Amino acid sequence: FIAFMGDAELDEGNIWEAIADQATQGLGNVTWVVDFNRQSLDRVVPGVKVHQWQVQFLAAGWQVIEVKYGRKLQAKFKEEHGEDLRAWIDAMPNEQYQSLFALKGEELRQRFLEGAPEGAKAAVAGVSDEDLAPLVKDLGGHDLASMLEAYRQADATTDRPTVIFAYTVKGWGLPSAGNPRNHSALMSTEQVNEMRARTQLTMATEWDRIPEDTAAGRWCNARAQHLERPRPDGHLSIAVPERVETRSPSKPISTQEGFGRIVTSLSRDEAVAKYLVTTAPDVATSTNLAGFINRAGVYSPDEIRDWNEDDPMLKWSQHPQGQHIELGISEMNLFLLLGQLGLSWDLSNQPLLPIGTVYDPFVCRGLDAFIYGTYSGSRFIIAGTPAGVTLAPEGGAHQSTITASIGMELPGVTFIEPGYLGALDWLLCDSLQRIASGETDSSAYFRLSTRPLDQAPFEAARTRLGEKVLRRQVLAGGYRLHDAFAARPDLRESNAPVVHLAASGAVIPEALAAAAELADEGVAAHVVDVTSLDRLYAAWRSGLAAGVRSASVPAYPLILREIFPEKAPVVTIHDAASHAMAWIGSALGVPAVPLGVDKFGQSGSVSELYELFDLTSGSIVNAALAALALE
Ligand SMILES: Cc1ncc(C[n+]2csc(CCOP(=O)(O)OP(=O)(O)O)c2C)c(N)n1
Ligand SMILES: [Mg+2]
Repeated sequence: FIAFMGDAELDEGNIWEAIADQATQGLGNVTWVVDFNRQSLDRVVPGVKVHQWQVQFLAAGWQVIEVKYGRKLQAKFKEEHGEDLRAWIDAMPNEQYQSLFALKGEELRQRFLEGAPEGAKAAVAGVSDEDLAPLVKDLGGHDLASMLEAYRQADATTDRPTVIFAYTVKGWGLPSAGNPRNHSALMSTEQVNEMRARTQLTMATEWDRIPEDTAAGRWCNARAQHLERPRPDGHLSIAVPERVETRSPSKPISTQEGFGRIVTSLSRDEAVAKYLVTTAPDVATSTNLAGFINRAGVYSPDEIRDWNEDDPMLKWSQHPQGQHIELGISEMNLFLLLGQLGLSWDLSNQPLLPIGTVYDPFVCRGLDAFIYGTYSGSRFIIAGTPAGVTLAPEGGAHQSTITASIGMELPGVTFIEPGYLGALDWLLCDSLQRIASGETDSSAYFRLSTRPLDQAPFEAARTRLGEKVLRRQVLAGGYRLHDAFAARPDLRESNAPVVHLAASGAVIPEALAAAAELADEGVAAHVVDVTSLDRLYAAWRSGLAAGVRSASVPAYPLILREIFPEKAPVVTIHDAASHAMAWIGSALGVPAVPLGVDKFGQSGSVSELYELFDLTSGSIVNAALAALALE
């Protein structure tokens, strides 16, 4: 695995997070080449940082190779006064060295030797004006023989990764070479023509492939054949079950705890288990992965003795067959790893079902790698938990409010936020099945909570709707959890005003309580459990988009018709920023009052915070009356 990178890119912290993690140590088949031109976008990088960087790589256990000077300079260094010349160039400030590239002849000699010791002056005294410029610019990164030697050394080292610092000139061979403003410099037509002539190309041939009957052409072909691999054959020959939990527990349970149970149960399914890989940035146990880890072990290239093997709660048994990869506290590394695990099928013919966990607020810390992973077509499951303000007693910093929008807006990722174990079970198994089927864009982001919910309302909905309809609707993004008319037929008979309460995740109990209070006030309030805002939105959007493209009446999705059959105002309730659900009013063409968490950082009990953000049943009742008044 070879990666090329710019030197200024080494300022990005995620590079150092990655190389510092134990999980990346000992990777003998990894080589990084740093294009060490000491220029970034804005400037010549002051005070070369190479020493600091090299020490950092060494400390992380890497082999560091420096390819600084080309063969011309190396030969010169061996001549009389050569060492003085080397010392002079080594000590020269970066900016001064780079400024030489624009100069020629006597001007170059003067600038190069400004303040130089006698030895360095003597070393180049016999070099003609014509030869001086190529000599001064002779850096190792442009010298093929020096680079090949470095690659050989990298290949020969198989117990650790290698980084090669290849000294180069930015814009090598162009008129703007080394110019501090060359990052976005364009060449004039004349300059392009001159370069064409110099490289023996014409406008007719400049995009030609390398002729196949040359040594270079044959080599390119051989490499292409070597790298080509058959496309994965469509789907895994495993069937992920529709669900793994047989019935809802009688005690209240949170989605986070339910998630842990489901993943553990999946590890008992022989067909599925061997493909499962979990990972977490030091939050595996606090996100309920312990049950899985106890069964599947922790990955380590070598077997490591477990000194706490008698602990009945957690067996941290580390060995080469372990299926959990533990990371340090770096959400960036979590998503980098998930991104790669989710491509292992495409890149290494190894299908996997990768599942990561992260504290939901810290999704934002790994967002860059999350986006890149999905951009490159990776498929994985991420559980963000706990989410929202339900961890409020622990303090304001562990709250996530904007993540629902992030999940909805990320292409290639389906955002899912169930409230009940039965729904989570179907949705998680279905998401794994989609990955196992090789479906594109099949990553899923589950936003989960630590708030235990009584499961009885879900079982009531199962009885009312039937298993088949309920599962279909849960997977499609929502179902009617509470039917006001089924519960209170008198409301239908009295032609009571109707309102929809659409809620997602942890706040569903407040919506149900509000519906009961509203019934007592003569208002029929139906409660919809929105299991995937993303799927509902996508269904609505795709109908609209088709209408826009064909200038015809947009199709209206079946799922919205099914779960909001009456045209009535809606209140949306979410332990997340209120805007994420606010579009539902537009979709239904009705007045809407969105409730949610639009401030950040308050600490308190859950009920205190729900009070503060108008998420209590009383506030929902008032919001419903306001929505009816807007009608
Ligand atoms: C994450 C990120 N931040 C900023 C930029 C804008 N940018 C593009 S190139 C560049 C400078 C890169 O310098 P270096 O890595 O040394 O590469 P060089 O151009 O010298 O080869 C910057 C800041 C970017 N592309 N990506
Ligand atoms: Mg650079």
